[in-house]
Amino acid sequence: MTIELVDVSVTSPGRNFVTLKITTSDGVVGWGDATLNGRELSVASYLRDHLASTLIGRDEDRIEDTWQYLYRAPYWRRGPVTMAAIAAVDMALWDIKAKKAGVPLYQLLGGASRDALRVYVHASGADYASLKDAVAAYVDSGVTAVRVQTGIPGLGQIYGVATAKPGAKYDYEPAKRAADGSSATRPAEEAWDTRKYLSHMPGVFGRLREDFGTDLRILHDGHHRMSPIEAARFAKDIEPYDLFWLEDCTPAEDQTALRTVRQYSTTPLAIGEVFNTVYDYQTLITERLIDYVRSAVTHTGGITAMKKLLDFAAIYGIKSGMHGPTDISPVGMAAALHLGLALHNFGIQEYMPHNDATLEVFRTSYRYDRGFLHPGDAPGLGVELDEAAADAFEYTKAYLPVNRLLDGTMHDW
Ligand code: CS2
Ligand code: MG
Repeated sequence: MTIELVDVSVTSPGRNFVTLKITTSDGVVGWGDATLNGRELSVASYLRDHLASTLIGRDEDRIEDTWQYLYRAPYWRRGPVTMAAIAAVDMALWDIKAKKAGVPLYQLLGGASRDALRVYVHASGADYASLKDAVAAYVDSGVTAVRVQTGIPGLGQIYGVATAKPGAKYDYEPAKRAADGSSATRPAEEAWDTRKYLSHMPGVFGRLREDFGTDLRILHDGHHRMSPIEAARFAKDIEPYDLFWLEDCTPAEDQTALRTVRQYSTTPLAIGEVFNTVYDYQTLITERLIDYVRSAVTHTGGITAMKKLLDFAAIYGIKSGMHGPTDISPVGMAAALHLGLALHNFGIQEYMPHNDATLEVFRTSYRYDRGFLHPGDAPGLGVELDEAAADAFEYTKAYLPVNRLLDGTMHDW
């Protein structure tokens, strides 16, 4: 059999998603997530205008060969747009292969290595009181791992702090449209000051440990904003609070920066959600500079590439911590869940529940239960796009914010 149709859906049920649909000559449909938050149309065009015609007529079962073909064919290598497009094709072909075999995808990846996947969720609050309430609500619901982000006295809106909306409860969508809901024309600008952050946060973790004890897995996202020596100081200062991980403590592409952090602290480190190939990790993994690989299947060339990356990381005792915010679609989340269930070196899975409108568009079979997720036992990925529902949500451009320091200097958000 062969690939007969290649279609791209861009939909916006509360936030933007790009989904690839591959249909074989005997009518089997596979779905792939191609969502790149803030640059969605670039990936949609890459798929529609450059890849689609090259896929027609290919044997849908030759997944590895198709991956190698798509990686080499453009001549220009790597990058978030290219690797998201390749990821979508790869996911769709694995979805098709598992559907044809009549099994959930994890069965083709080695079968289940555990009963379900432990997740971490996002708790945030503009101040400690609201953060504590958010954490308490999750702990009461059975969650065992919580990422905590909070406001910094003297600063306004910053990364990771949900702007509570009636009923939204801890909902956080960083990519912003224009105030009237129309397409934005440029990013919002937020103000940042690392000194205020470095002096405020250790006390927050100390209070969380006092309030919630030592068993709760606490995670925190530095979101690329510290210099190597600032990250080293921060990781050392928070060491007594036994974080499960400190994420993106420095801008990830400067891999050797983490040698400085490792020199001063045993706080576990996670990095890589902005990476898109194994080469971005080569130094980090071979020098054991990280403890968790953060990439999403959607941004790293798909299941084929992500499994190779995580098998490589396993040799060095490094585990998975796959990216799972709401700007990974339910298709991309399902891919992470199937791979995570099969991997031996699974670490933890990020889980931000999608909104109701998204779940009207993407019909999912994965199951969440008191802090754990299971990909479900439907054949394939177990997620189907309702194309009519998707068409009802028109794309509007949204931009992730940018950061400037208090003196106006451009900084990482
Ligand atoms: C964050 C993301 O989930 C995380 O760890 O870093 O929410 C990130 O800010 C978004 O994916 C950007 O689109
Ligand atoms: Mg992050």
